[in-house]
Amino acid sequence: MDSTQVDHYDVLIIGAGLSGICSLYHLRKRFPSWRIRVLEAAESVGGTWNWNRYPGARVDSESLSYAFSFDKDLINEWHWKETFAPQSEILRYIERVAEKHDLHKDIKFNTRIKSARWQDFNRSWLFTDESGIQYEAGFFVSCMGFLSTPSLPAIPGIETFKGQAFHTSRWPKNLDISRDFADKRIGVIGTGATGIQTITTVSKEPSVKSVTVFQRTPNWSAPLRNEEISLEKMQEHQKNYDRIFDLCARTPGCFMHSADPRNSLDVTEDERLALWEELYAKPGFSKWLGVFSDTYTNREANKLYSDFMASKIRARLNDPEVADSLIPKNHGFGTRRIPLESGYFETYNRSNVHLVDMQKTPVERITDTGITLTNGTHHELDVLIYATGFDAITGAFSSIEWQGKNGRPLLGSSDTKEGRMAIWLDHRPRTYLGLTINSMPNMFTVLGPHQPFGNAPRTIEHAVAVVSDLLQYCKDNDFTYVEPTPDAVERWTEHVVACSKGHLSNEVDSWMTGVNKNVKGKMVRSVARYSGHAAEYRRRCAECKQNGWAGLKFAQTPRVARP
Ligand code: NA7
Repeated sequence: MDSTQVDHYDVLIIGAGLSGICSLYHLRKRFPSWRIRVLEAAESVGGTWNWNRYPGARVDSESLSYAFSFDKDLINEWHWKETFAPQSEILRYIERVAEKHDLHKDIKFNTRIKSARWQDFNRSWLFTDESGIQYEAGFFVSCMGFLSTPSLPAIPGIETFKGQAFHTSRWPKNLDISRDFADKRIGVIGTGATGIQTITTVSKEPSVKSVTVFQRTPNWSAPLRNEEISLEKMQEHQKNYDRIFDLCARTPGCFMHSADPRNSLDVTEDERLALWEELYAKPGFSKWLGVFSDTYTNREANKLYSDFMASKIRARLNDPEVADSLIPKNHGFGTRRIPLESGYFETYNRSNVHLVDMQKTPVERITDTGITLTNGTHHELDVLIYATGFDAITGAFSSIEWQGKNGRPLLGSSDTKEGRMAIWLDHRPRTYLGLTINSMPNMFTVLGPHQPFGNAPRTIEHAVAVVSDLLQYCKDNDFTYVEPTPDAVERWTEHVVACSKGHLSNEVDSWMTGVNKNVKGKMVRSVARYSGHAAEYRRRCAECKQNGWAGLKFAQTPRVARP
């Protein structure tokens, strides 16, 4: 394409999930004269909720806390049918937001960005998509998601399997498990939040012949306790939305649950048990986040609570050996993200559900007909489901070839000369406020590394508000250039690392600590997530703005024509 034909936008947004939709809505409203465009790889809106169509997919945050607060009319008419909405209902909600605000007209679907290059001469980003079409933008907002790049297991022979095989986030759209899984032997690899939802739902399907679960690491999991919400009840809830959003704004992860201020070790055993039993009976993350405040910082406190949870799991299983395999030994309760379940453990009491404990018998390889273990056992399978998670947090960035200022790549490995030029060496993000990156001018991230992830819509709304304010500042002052100073990046990155200290979760391998053994360069832990309190994060963002956007450098030089 002739370079003069490149479409220029004031702002380009990549991704039309919750972050992209929220960004488009607010930026369009704030800057009506600007050309703003969203590029989205999928064929429709929804992001995570569009891609993840596996059976049993549902949200673990209360549905009531999962809507956008900016459209009060819509939340007051929206009837969430269940306390924890299934994927289809959340997707419908996101589609409704997009339709109601006519967002589709500014979104280009089926467009996956392949490369992004900073152009100093006219202070813009030049993007190229997979079909070679280019787009130029003065400012760019990354809304690519932190769990959006699926990761397949690095198991030898994976390409040889002849049956049906798919990753949970690439679930075939028209697959009907009662019809398509009838009389089939299903294998599932992975027992994270996704695997647990998938396994429970597929196992309950009466027509399925058998389900074999390949578990590398057991995960702590606790009852979701989902319920239907009647119309009358929903009308009651609608009066409380302000209170719900206010509550979320005060909790560490923006969920509707906060810790009991007491320490486990300062109360009697009876008092401990009373709180734990009360939380266990409640819906949602209460049993993860409503516990005594030392549960995730004090090893002894964590051990006591883990023992309580282990006894609950044992009581639900018929076979003590299976129970033993399902109870984690190497990490304490809540030190990884807790999957919530609805009958997961009872699943293993069924005669057609089998658990392969890979810590006892590792998988040797995938063959054309199934999976062979190191002890020679071969599991014949018709369908193989990879519930193996994501190249989290930095994964979406890895799939784009970046050239920041002076041609610097964003990601790279210290093993190579070129890699050592990278801004984020060895998958270790360095940011300022989790929103801006040194040597990547005019770029902002929503739900990017170093932000508190927690309850996504709540944290997204805040990040989008900060980015909008920052762009307003640029517009008001004719700034065509914004970039964090190296010093601000250094101090913020140190702060994020300091926040992670003392949390037991940072001593455990998981996507939250940047470990993914299927991805080259992600074998060791890093700090990619803000694990301080979300309110403290917001305070620091507000402080930056009050101090004239301290830590950011701006420039006014007018853009010049392309040479
Ligand atoms: P997770 O939580 O990263 O879980 C992935 C699972 O897949 C986990 O049990 C892994 O075991 C397992 N896995 C990954 N690779 C392999 C191989 N090679 N062999 C066997 N097992 C493997 O992803 P989810 O999709 O479940 O959830 C991600 C988040 O999405 C979740 O926390 C929610 O916030 C929503 P491992 O533990 O690594 O040994």
